[in-house]
Amino acid sequence: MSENYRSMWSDLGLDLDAHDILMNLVGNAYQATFLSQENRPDGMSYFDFVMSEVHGLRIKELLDEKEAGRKIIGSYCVFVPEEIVLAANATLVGLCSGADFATEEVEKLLPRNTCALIKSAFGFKIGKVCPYLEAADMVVGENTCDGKKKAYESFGRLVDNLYVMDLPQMKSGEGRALLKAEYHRFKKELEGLTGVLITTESLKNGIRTVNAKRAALHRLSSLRKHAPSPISGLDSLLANQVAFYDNPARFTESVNKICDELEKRVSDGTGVFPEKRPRLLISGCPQAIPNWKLPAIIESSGAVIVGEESCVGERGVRNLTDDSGDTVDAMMEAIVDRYFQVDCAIFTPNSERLDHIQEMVAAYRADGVIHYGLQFCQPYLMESIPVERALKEKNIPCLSIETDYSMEDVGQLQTRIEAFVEQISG
Ligand code: BJ8
Repeated sequence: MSENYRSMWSDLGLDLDAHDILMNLVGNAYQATFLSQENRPDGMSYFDFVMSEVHGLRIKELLDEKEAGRKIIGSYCVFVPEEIVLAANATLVGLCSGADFATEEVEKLLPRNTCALIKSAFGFKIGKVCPYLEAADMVVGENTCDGKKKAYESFGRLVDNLYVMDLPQMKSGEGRALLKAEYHRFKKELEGLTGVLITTESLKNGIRTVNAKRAALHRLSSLRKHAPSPISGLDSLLANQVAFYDNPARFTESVNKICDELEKRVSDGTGVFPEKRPRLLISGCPQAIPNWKLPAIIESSGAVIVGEESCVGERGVRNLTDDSGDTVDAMMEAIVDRYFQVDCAIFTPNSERLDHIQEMVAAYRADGVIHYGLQFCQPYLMESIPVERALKEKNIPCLSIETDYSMEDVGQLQTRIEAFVEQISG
């Protein structure tokens, strides 16, 4: 990444030495994980470029937007509706939390047995290494799992512009009413921050922009249903990860462009790997940049990942929002309906998720499922048991993995995954 950005990072208050360490870590992991793949689609060069400028050009663009009067909103969860953010003339960026940083300092504020994702959010703030977080005019924290909910109480002491959004835990009438009330409160807060009143037209445009982005990702997912898959699971995951940072219109165009290329590959019968590779679905916790450990192990163990039942993947983008309403209130209802379908493990009961995993196994012609639970993540680790049971009843092989962001268990994971791949190949 260009040296020219150093003064920009410094102005944002980053610790340049610590930031260099993080950038080296991400750059090396990217080189080893992505650039070493063979037979990648040409269209991935766009995503390589985005990643090479993830703390450079993209941050410069966001600062230019701020200069022009736009506000930047950071979020940690797919329950924060981008449609409303765009309609208020603001830009939403996902705050990644995919790497350990400043762990010793973090563990002075959080119990050691907190999931790596929450610790990472704290580490990036304490270590002063995330330009997205520092550029944000508002950081949205959401009351999802108990870990996040309680962590935001401490996080509010580190981040002076934290806005906490409450979320339901049950898919009941009361649960929907809470979500609706919270989205209206969020809309009002955004309007106050930006000084822009959301109109029917701006909300419709916001919905259409986000729908187009999700539709492009649906198109990419659909192409992975083919055997051989025209793209690796790693590259598809990368596209889903970049969706949280990139300019939405440019991202949509780039994903559609790579889909054109993949359609050609499918019609030529060209796959990224040989056709006989076992096809796996990953299901569970979100995989934020630069958390590429598990998919890298899976695809280097002789399998291809054909889908992610995850918030960085199908759970996050599955549904579109109805844009046909002709008032702001009607479209707000549609937004509530859309997000209320997200089957995060914080909901109880959450049987829709079991159904979706099985639907995905069938649609993507997966030979098995790897359930991915972050260590200390109660919701997903708890759900791994009914997931395994439901899949077993249908004779679908499933391997449950519990891990974190460290590299200490790579050898052990590799052994277990290779054995699983061998079992389903047989
Ligand atoms: S909608 S999955 S993005 S909350 S890994 S912090 S659950 S202890 S991330 Fe998530 Fe929104 Fe749900 Fe999706 Fe807690 Fe588990 Fe940690 Fe987690």
